[in-house]
Amino acid sequence: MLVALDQPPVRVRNIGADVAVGDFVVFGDDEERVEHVLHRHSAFVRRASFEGNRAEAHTIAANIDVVMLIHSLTSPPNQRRLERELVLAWDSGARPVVVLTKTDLVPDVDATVAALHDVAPGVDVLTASGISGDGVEALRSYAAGNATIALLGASGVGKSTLVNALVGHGRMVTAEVREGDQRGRHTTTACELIRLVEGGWLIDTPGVRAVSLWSSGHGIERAFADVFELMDHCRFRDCKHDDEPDCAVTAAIADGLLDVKRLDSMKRLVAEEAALEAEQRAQEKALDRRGVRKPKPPR
Ligand SMILES: Nc1nc2c(ncn2[C@@H]2O[C@H](COP(=O)(O)OP(=O)(O)OP(=O)(O)O)[C@@H](O)[C@H]2O)c(=O)[nH]1
Ligand SMILES: [Mg+2]
Ligand SMILES: [Zn+2]
Repeated sequence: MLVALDQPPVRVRNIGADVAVGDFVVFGDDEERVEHVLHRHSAFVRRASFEGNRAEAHTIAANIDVVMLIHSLTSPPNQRRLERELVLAWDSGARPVVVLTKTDLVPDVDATVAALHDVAPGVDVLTASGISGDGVEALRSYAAGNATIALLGASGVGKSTLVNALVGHGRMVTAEVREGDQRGRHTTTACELIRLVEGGWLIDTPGVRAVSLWSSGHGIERAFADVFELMDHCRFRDCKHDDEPDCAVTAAIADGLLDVKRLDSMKRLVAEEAALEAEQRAQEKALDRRGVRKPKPPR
């Protein structure tokens, strides 16, 4: 989906791992070789499924303005997964939004929405149904100003159904979730870039089971802004929030203001990020030794 739809199709020869849905590319004179991939203003990148021991990046979508993290209301949204997705979303440079789908199947959504506000501080939590159309107009407003929206989430949560509702006709193939575990069947197998007639773009993505961290920006700080705010009030700057005196974080947990699971989750993500950074450094060093890595251009 690299070619604008109003141009004749071009068969592109060298799409490598470096090009993702949403990228802007420049063709060579033969019009079939990708000469450049333009600088991305944002990119949602996760760690690819483990290939041996090597750390590899998987760019799910590039040049996105809004990342919609989709969860279905038919089972309690996995808060730990959402925290992880929020870290990646903030790291991507796009704005995250949480969307809870299938409102037509559940009697009351308020409690779930309220619970997720604590997990997604400062992030809009919306509800919608791609079947009844409930909440779809509110989602469409995020495409204002020709914005690009990427829909992300596990298989079967209703991403393609929402895309169809937003586009207004059955463009994306959807499929019944399996009875029993309500899991999806990975109906969407490739990313799709869709132009909205009223302006803006949608990127439908295949469901991903695992979201592992790749980059280490300010994602954790943004996703756990509430915990970081508390941490500023601990007596010790290097407080580990275990049993230190005057720890604002453990005090908030004792007062029922912070879920201890959320603190544990944050600590796990911090550790994962540190391990990833060490791994990436080791990999770079190994490449340097073998002379594989391109030399840095002279200043
Ligand atoms: N009742 C109801 N069913 C929905 C809704 N959204 C999706 N579904 C159903 O859930 C199933 C899965 O929806 P899809 O849109 O294919 O899910 P997906 O997230 O695109 O899944 P993958 O492409 O596998 O990642 C289909 O049977 C849809 O009809 C909704 O809002 N209400
Ligand atoms: Mg789909
Ligand atoms: Zn503390």
